[in-house]
Amino acid sequence: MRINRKIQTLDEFTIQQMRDFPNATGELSGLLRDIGLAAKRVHVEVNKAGLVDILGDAGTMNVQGEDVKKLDIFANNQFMGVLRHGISCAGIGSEEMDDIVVFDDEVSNQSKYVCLFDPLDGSSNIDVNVSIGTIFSVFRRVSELGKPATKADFLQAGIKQVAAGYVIYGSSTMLVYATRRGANGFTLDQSIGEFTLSHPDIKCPETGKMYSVNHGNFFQYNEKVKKYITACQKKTKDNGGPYTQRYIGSMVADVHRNLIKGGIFMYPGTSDKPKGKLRLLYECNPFAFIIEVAGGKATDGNMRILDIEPKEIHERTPFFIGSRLMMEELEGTE
Ligand code: P6P
Repeated sequence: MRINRKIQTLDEFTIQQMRDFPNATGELSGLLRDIGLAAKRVHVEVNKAGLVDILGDAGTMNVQGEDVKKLDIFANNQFMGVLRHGISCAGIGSEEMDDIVVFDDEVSNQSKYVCLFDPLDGSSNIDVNVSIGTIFSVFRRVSELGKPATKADFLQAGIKQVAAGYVIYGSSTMLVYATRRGANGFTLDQSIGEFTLSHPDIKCPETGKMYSVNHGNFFQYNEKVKKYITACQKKTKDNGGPYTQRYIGSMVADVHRNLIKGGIFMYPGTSDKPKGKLRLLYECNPFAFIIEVAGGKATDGNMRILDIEPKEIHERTPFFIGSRLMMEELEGTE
């Protein structure tokens, strides 16, 4: 029996998905509900960041060598806390932690999944009230159940993800996640404190008119990227344009907009940083999984992001993601 109520909460949706698979154990559904709970707690703090002394640096540096804002730590602890005390996750990797955290208790060691997080991406925007986000990636363990999770559980190619998603803390707070069955968006209804299905079966438009890139690095990009950006600037109504350049400086916001409206987001390598800035495991892989489920594409400029075999938790990759036809025009740029 399917729920035909107009408003379907995240919990109801994940339970419905489980009912459609009678032999499902419910662990993945439970994990997604745990993430939803942590996201609601982070939402509360993000939405009052300007009101209490939670702004500003926590005085520590994360593994990226960046000043860590207090909200980063809060968000990291929220997601780690719900997953450690749930029944579905054996350990996590996070932008905010040097190495993986293996929960290594009797229940967690029986759990089928591990998660990777960027708990608060774009946190440099907190102080200026720009949308920020959480990004997550879920893998089925490759290590033996009953024993602690291992590094190999986390260093899997992105194509092996069983689910991936993000939370955007913006004009509204929205959780989007994808499994192989589809990508769905849930907007937080604060009157009932629940994420409710607002964007069922998201499909990325096969083309668009927006391109997102940091023009400040233009002369550090390779010739192919510079040619493509220049081509975007030259689009007219006669060849699919004119294009608009939109770059928020918060990847979750930029990629979310392009997912819904069509467009392309680029964080290329530069002469200073050939691998670019973005992290493969907990920034690029999740979005690449979501965009492919929604009909778009994601590459590192040469190969499919989801085919990259990771070597270490915090490795970086150049990142190009968006509408299929725009990505194919980029790929075809000589
Ligand atoms: P730049 C935020 O710090 C972030 O990791 C992404 O969310 C964002 O797209 C990118 O960095 C912006 O980086 O170098 O263009 O300011």
